[in-house]
Amino acid sequence: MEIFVYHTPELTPDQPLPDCAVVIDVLRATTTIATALKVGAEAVQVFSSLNDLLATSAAWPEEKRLRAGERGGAMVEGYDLGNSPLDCTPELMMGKRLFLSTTNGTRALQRVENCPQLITASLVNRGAAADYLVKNQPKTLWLLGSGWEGGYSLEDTVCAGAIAAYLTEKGVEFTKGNDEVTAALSLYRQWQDNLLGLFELASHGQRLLKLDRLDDLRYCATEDLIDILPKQVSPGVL
Ligand code: 3SL
Repeated sequence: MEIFVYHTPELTPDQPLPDCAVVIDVLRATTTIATALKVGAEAVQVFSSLNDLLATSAAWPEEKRLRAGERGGAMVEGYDLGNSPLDCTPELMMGKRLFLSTTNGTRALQRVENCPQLITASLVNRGAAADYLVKNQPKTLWLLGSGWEGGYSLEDTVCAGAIAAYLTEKGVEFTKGNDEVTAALSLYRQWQDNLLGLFELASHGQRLLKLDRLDDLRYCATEDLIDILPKQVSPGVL
């Protein structure tokens, strides 16, 4: 297996696509996606554009859909919910399709939606995502962070490092396709015992703290909490 880490959708090459891409947006889109599926959402359908989300979800029965929109960390007015994984309760989600648009995570997903295998990972489902890689051993693997509006984010890189560390623990041999893999592993090894502390340092962590979202940070910093593997079944649908 040859692994490449890309920090943002903008830094991700167009071609050639890898056998498998793992999209990471720890704060908070891919944590929310895993959690929604865990509590019984029928599927999560992602959109980078709010207008496209509204148009597609309008064709869905109202009682079977939820519209989640986030921009700048806050809920978009008129939507059912924002992007907090803590809002994903079984009562709300069971049997419904979550139509989701976020600032960066859904854009990252669209960037690699043509990959033959596309899964999402966050710290809460890191083990499930990494077990899929152990089992399937893709020849080329991209770990793709979502970043923030084109910039680097610590939380996505530490999750890429957590996945690479897990593969090492399981005895999977891989080559490092770029230096970012080494950097991600080092970041994870430095912070693995204090992931919340790292999130408090991170610029998006600080943005969410200003919005009073410490509980979200705590949840998103918890490793291997849920055994769910979000996998793309058709473009944009997990
Ligand atoms: O950028 C994103 O896609 C979001 O996950 C950002 S937020 O955590 O919902 O603010």
